[in-house]
Formats: sequence, structure tokens, C-alpha cells
Amino acid sequence: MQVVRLPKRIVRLIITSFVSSCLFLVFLDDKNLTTFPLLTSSSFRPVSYSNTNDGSTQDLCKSFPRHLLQSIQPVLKMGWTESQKQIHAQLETVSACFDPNDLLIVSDYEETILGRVTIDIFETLPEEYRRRSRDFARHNAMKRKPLNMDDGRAETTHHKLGWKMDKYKFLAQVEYAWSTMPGRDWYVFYETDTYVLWDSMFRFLSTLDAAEALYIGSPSPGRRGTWFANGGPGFVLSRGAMQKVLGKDQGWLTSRGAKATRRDCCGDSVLGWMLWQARVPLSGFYPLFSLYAVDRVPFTERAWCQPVITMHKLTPGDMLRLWRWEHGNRKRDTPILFSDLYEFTGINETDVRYDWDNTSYDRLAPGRELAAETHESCRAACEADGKCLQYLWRGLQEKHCVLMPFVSLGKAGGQDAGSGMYVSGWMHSRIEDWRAGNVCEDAAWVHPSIARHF
Ligand SMILES: *[C@@H]1O[C@H](CO)[C@@H](O)[C@H](O)[C@H]1NC(C)=O
Ligand SMILES: CC(=O)N[C@H]1CO[C@H](CO)[C@@H](O)[C@@H]1O
Repeated sequence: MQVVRLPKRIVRLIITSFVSSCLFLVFLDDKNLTTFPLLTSSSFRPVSYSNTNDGSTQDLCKSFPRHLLQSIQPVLKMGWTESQKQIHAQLETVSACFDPNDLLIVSDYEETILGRVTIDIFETLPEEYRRRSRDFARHNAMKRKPLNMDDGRAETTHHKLGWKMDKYKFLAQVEYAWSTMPGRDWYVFYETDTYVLWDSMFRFLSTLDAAEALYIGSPSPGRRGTWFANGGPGFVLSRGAMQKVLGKDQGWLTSRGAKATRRDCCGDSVLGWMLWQARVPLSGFYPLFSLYAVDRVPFTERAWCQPVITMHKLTPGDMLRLWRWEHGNRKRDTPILFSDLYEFTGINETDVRYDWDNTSYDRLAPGRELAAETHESCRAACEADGKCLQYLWRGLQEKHCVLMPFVSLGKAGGQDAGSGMYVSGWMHSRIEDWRAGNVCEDAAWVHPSIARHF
């Protein structure tokens, strides 16, 4: 057999071009991960208050830049079976400063809550959704019953059905927003347990071009290798995106997406899939749109100087506290950053918390696990490991110790609350050293990327 021998020079050329194209790819990827400073300015007047404990909600709302709502349309999605407490917390914080006409509330039931009218978005769906659908039949039956709001909402079968029906709201709410409030620059979709820092959102949107077809949010893996914006932290569609998808046919999403919705578990992934097919792929902005609640944010370099725009799964209590805190902590030239949020958490107040579970997770910083008889020996192991900032010890039969190179708050209890199962602790002098070396001069804005996710 004859072996073809290439001249050395050509081999070298092939190798160098291969290596440089690899480097180029790495560089491209790297660009997605690098941050850049950007001067933005708050539209709130006053930007912040020195005392936010006494003022009423209306007082604090006086600072809200309502004129921006001529170009930015908020759309809140809720469900009739959701917890009253959660809905009220949302309407008294994130959505508190909107006039009833500023905010669209889409639900599966028409009602008035705290003076705000919700619409039954299912009424807008084409007939084929209801045809032969057991879900819709059961849902209609539920709606016909006399409703006892307090109990009805908490009832499990209702709750389950409500959750199951949630997926049918996504495509419909996008069409509804565009047809009732057409031509806005931005449509911001969020849920009752989403916390939106409007100051950060307004700054962020002011840096983008609404004429471009933009679909913005926190990336989650979807169908056939595509990515969609997770519904929890909320997502944004630009005028350009709306025009591209609905410009010619206002009902394109719901009419073409019926089958996909029936098959899929979740409405956010169906929406992402439909948008992808309409050539509006996701612009991923993690961690700015964060999947984590205050107690779960893993504070690491990738979530430190970055602005916080939205968070997900906030408890009603955290929403109320955070909203007041936010009004006392806005700055004119920088949005609220994760490093600011760290101060809100109060992690620094205690060295050890008993019966306390970290429940946190950072994909890129998994931590080191080892056996430890006592939580004191777990702490000693953390002390001995220069990278360890926080530890979690699980007692009882497990005697397991996790050393973590990041910080997060966690919360009381966990599955075995009261059993003495969990002990969490922090290395505050090390954390303070880390903070001193990572002071945020500017907000670290990021380019869109789906490589950067949860
Ligand atoms: C924790 O941080 C807050 C906010 O920066 C500060 O006011 C407080 O004094 C700190 N507490 C301790 C124990 O260092
Ligand atoms: C209950 C729980 O989620 N605990 C987690 C605490 O953090 C460590 C490190 O990330 C995880 O391994 C645990 O599962």
C-alpha cells in the first residue's frame, strides 16, 4: 500500500491553521464570558431613600419612573390556584407601582385582586385547544363551582390542575400582550414568585435596540439542542421579535403551537421552541436573569459584580423585605449588583447555623466531600482547606461534610428539620479577604451567551 506523504510545510500549515481556528473558537467563547463596563443611570427619583421602614408603599412608589411604561409593557402571569400570600406579596412589591392600566395580568380566571383585574387567558385560545381536552373540561368544571378563595386555592387537586394548565398560558399571553398593547419597545413577562429589580431592568433595556428581534432570559436546555428562557426568572421580547413572529399573523403562535403545547410539560419551553422556529433564538443573560432565590444564589466570581435584574422563587417574606431594602440601596450610576445582594443576605452575621441547610448549588464549583464524625471536625477540614469558604455537615447516620469554594445563605430546616441533621458554617475572615480583593468598581455587564447558564 502506498502512503501519501504530504510535504512537511503543508502539514505544518494544516496544523497551525487547525490550532489557530481552535484558538479562535476559544476566543469567541471567551468573549461570551467576558464582562464590560457600561455607564447606566437610574431613572428613579429620588434614586433611594434613607429610611425605608416607615414609608408606605405609595410613598416609595413616588420614585418609580412611570413614564418608561409608555415603551415597556409588564405582563404578570398568575394562576387562580396559587397561594394568596404569594400573589399579594407580588402585587405589593414588584408590581406595586404600576397603575391598574399599566400592568397586564394574565390568569386562568377572571377576578379582581387588590383592585387589579386579571383576565382569563384561556378565553383567547383557539377552539382546537378545548376540543377533546380532559384538562380543559376539568378546568371548566372547577371554574363553575362556587369558589371559596381561601380554601379553594390551597386545595391540592385544584393546585395540581392549575399547575398542569399553566403551560397553555405562554403562547397566548405573548399574543395577548402584542394585540392589546401593540408597538411597545419591550414586553417583560414574569410570574408571581419572580422578583424584578425594575431599576436594573430599565438600565439593561436602555442599552439594547428594540428594533432587533430579541428574546432575552435565563437559558434552559430545550428541544433538539435549542435553548429557551426559563419562565421563572421572567423573560423579555422586543418589538422587533414581536413583529417578526406576529407581524403577519397575530395568531401564529397559538395556532401553530397547539400540538407542541399538548405534548410538552412546560409552556416556557414550547415558547422557546416556537420562537426558535420563527428565527428568534434566545439571547441568554445568566446570571442577570437568575434562577435562584436570595437564599440559593451561589456567590462566586460569575455572580458578584454582575447586575441583578431578576430572581426566581422568592418567598412572600423575602419579597417584602427585599423591596424595602431595594428602595434604600439604589445608586445613581450603578445598578444593584450581586455583591450588594450579599449584604442583604446577612450571611456575615453568624459563623455557624444549626439545623440549617445550604440547599445551594453551583455547577462550576461543586465542592469537596468527605466523611466527618462531628460538625466541628467538618469545620476544621474547611479551615485546613485554603479554598473552603463554607461547609455543610450532615449528621445522624450520614456524617458527611461538604466543603464549598463559594458562599450562599441557605435556609432553616431542610427535609429533616429539627433533627439536628444539618449544620452550616462560614469562614468569615476568608470571605472578607475575598471580598476585599473583589471590590466592584463598575457593574460587569455581559454579552448574551447560552454557554453561561445556571
Ligand atoms: C454584616 O454586613 C452588614 C452590611 O454590610 C453590616 O452592616 C454589618 O455590620 C455586618 N455584620 C457583621 C457582624 O460584620
Ligand atoms: C440539601 C442540599 O441540596 N444540599 C447541598 C448543599 O450544597 C452541597 C454543595 O453544593 C450539595 O452537595 C448538597 O447537595
